[in-house]
Order: sequence, then structure tokens, then C-alpha cells
Amino acid sequence: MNQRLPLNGDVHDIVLAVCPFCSLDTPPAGMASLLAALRSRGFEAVGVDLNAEAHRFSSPELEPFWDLHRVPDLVDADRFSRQVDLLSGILDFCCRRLSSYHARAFGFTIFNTNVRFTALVADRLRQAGTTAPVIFGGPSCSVPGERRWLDPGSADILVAGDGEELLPDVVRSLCGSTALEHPSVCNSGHCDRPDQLTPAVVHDLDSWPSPDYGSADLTLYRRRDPEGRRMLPVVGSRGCIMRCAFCNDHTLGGPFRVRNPENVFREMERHAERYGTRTFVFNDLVMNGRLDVLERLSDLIIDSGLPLRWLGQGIPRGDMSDRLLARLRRSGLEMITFGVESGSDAIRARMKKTARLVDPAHALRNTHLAGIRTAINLMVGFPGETESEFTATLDFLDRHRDLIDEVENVHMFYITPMSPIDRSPESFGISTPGDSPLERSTLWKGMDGSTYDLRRDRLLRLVSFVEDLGITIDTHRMVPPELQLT
Ligand code: B12
Repeated sequence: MNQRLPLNGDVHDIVLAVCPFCSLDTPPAGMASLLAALRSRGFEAVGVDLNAEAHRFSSPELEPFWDLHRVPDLVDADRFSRQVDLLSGILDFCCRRLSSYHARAFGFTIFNTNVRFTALVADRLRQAGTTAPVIFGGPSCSVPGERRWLDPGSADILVAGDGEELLPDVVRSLCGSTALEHPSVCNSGHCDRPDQLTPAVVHDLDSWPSPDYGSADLTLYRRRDPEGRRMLPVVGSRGCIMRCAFCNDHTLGGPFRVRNPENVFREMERHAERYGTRTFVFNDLVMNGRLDVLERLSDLIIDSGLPLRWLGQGIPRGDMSDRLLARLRRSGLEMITFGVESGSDAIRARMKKTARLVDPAHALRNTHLAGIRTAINLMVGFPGETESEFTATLDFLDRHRDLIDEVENVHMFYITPMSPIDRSPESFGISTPGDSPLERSTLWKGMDGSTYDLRRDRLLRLVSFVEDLGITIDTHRMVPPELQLT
């Protein structure tokens, strides 16, 4: 880990990087989209997935950081500061790796799980004498609370929201003498009003080239098909048609937009040819937001005769016809993960899941009968959940056990920043004691008596109920970070 890294000869307009700790499932789609956008505008850009590269130096002590198991230690300031010594080897590696580039600028993708570590990397780069400006973008830049985790000056420029249009403009502005003034961009010295950044939205997704995974080393990623081939992500849409009370994607991520299915198919075809990929993971918040687009994509795959497979998450819609589901199956759709969340109609109504659209029992039955595997996500302890509403989830699982192949995610409800509940906790009957984001999100109290311990108890009961029913639980994903608080 201490060997010197060779200096890359070329000068790059920008080096994009994703620092530890994030998922290792598939290469980061955001960075690949930005590389494609920058290169299409003539910039010399390169992407380095330090998260995946650093994982080669993992040890039993460090491994849990790459799973969900140490999320609280990454997001909470005090807990994170206690980890810094343990992470010093990885920090050295990241800095030496980046210093090996002649870069005019560095751009980092920041998530809540890597924001604090990325700030350390940027500081260390400067201490090592790097003068190239540092740009931060990615989901945490859209969340005012998470932007405030950064010390002033951690980054020279912050960009909130979709980066395709803005990042080329920012890089261009760095060559001139005037900073780019834009409601989604915060230039150094002007970051005193971080609450006022408006996340940028790319409205026409088809006006940008498909993500460029370039020479990404796919062996660094974990998700593989049964033949051992690495899977690649595809993003067919952004935003969501739902407005769930617990989610922040609709408050921060812009309206629901779809790509032309022809473009999506061409991207899959290209990746199949270049990387030998056969299975694609759709990263869309909902892959079935537009059923006509979904059907067109399945027709294109069927007509091509390519033996592709795909999977993703969707709304448990009651209006997916047998015809559509049969076509989806024929085109290689292997599995849909439905955001069921609760077996109680009343709770789903309080979550603001549109009853007109959402019909989990119907969606599970029809999907299963079409031969598509079904997975579900579940959440316990939603504000106001009574014991009988919790039991309704157990009953739902019992009644539909033969239609559910997998419980993919199960966690106790926590408050997502900038979600409707975060913005107005009292209207959901809850109070949020404590100052730290972790306490606020996880240790909230319900006016009906809901406590962390009660929710934790329900979570454990739910997990053992699922296990007793013999439904598969993805144990890698399911250990909830909240349990690390105890
Ligand atoms: C797919 C996905 C996953 C996959 C990851 C697959 C993978 N290989 O990365 C899985 C299921 C594993 C996953 C896990 C988790 N995820 Co996730 N996930 C997503 C999801 C749905 C899509 C990501 C994606 O591909 N987006 C499409 C690309 C094109 O968008 P993008 O990455 O945001 O990039 C754009 C902009 O952000 C910007 N940008 C990005 N980088 C940069 C850099 C610069 C310099 C600039 C200028 C701009 C810029 O430009 C890009 C192009 O427009 C998002 C939700 C969403 N709407 O994005 C959540 C999301 C990223 N996940 C989130 C979270 C919290 C998690 C978990 C921590 C969940 C949990 N509690 O357990 C875990 C993390 C696990 C881990 N160890 O890290 C949060 C992050 C919140 C935050 N504030 O950081 C999101 C935003 C969901 C949400 N709204 O809360 N996730």
C-alpha cells in the first residue's frame, strides 16, 4: 500500500473521483454520466473510483465500512472522528492516487456515507501542495444539512443536483477569471448561504450521451450474474411519480423524467458488446413510472434477440397488465423489487402512497404468475404505526408468502433529511430530540408513545417472522445501521 504510484503523463482538465465508503455493487452511474457529458464537450476527463480501488486494501476491521454496518460511524461527526486513525492507510492511498494525476481540477461525488472522508482527502491534497480547484457534487450537495457538515473551504465550488449541464460550464469558468454565477453553484466565499442552493435538473435526459464506463475495471464490483459476469447499472429515468412522505427524492431530485427507450436499449446493447455484460441493474427510483416506455423497451430487447436480463425497483402498481408482464418476462426482466413498505392500507395511505395506483397484492400476484421474481422492501415503525397495523404487515407476508421471492430491504423508519416528514415532523405526530443528525433521524419520539426501542423490537420480530416463513432475506443488505446505535 505504500508503493509510489507512477505519475500519469497526460494533463487532465478534470479528474473525477468517488471516495470511500459507498456501495461496491456496480460502478457509479453518476460519475460515468458526467464523464460522458464532459468528453462530449471536448474536455479531457478521467474518473477514478477510489471507493472500489481502496477496497483492495480492506481488512476484517475495515470491511464493515463498505457494508451498511458502519453508516452511523461515517455520518456522525463524533463517531467519525474516532475512526480517522483506522482509516489513515486508505486516506494515504486516495491522496497518493489522486496526486499521480496532472489535473486542472478535481471533482468529487459526495454521499452522506463519504462526505466526511472526502473532505479529509481534499484537505490532504491541499496540504500536499495541490492548487487545482476542488469541486464537490452529488446527492449530499443537495441536502442543506449535509452541506453544513463541510467546513467552509473544504471545496472551492459546490454544485447541487444534476451535473451534466453545469460541470462543463464550471470547468470552463475555471479557465477564465470570472466565477460561474448560478443558483445551483456555490463558489468559495459565497458559501455562507448554503441553504439557498437550488438543485439543478436536466430536463431532457436524451440530450446527453449515455454513461461512459471507459476502462473501468469491472472486476472491482460485486454484483454478478449466475455465469459470473459483472452487472452494469442503467438509469432509464430520474425522479419519481410518487410523493411518499418518508422520501426526499421528490423534494430534491427534480420531476419524473424518462429517457427514450431506444437510447436506453442502445446503451445496453453497447455495454453488452464492449464488456460482455448480460444483466443490467436499473438504478431508477421506479422502473415502472411510465408503462408505455417500459413496454417499448421490452419490445426492443425482444426484437433484438439479445439474451439480456434486467432488474430494478418499481411501484407495486395494480395496473400492470398480464400482456405487459408477459412481454417484460420475454425480454429478460428477471426481478422487480416493489416498495411495499407496509401491509397496512392505513399506513400506506399515511405514507401518501397513492391508493389508486398502489395495489401490492395484485402486483405481486400478476408479476409472480408472469414468471418474474418478486422482491419487496419493508419499513417498520412508520409514525403512528399501531401494534395492529404492524401485525397487518405480518399477516400480509403470511398471506402472500408464495408470491414473494425475497425481502430485499427491511429497516425501521428513520427520518430522511428534506423529506415531507423531516420538514413537518409535528404533522406526523412526532418530535425529534437531540442535535446530531443521527439522533434526530433515528431516535425520534412519537406522541403515541413510539420509541426507538419499540421500533427496534418490531424490526427484530419482523425479521424473524420473514425467516420463519422461509422467505429469502438478503442478509448482506438487511443488517440495519440503526442497530449499531445500541
Ligand atoms: C442505485 C442506488 C443505490 C445502489 C447503489 C448502486 C451503486 N453501485 O452505486 C444501492 C442499492 C446499493 C444503494 C445503497 C445505498 N444508498 Co443509494 N441510491 C441509489 C439511487 C436510487 C440511484 C443512484 C444513481 O445511479 N443515480 C443516477 C445518477 C446519474 O445520479 P447521481 O449519482 O446522483 O449523479 C448525478 C448528480 O448527483 C451529480 N453529481 C454526481 N457526482 C458529481 C460530482 C461533481 C463534481 C458534480 C459537479 C456533480 C455530481 O451529477 C450526476 C449526473 O447528473 C439513489 C437515488 C437517486 N435518485 O439518485 C440512491 C441514493 C444515492 N442512496 C442513498 C443512500 C442513503 C444509500 C444507503 C446509505 C442506504 C442505506 N441507508 O442503507 C446505501 C449505501 C450503501 C453503501 N455502502 O454505500 C441516498 C444518498 C443520500 C445522500 N444524501 O447522500 C440516495 C440519494 C437516495 C436518497 N434520496 O436518500 N443505493
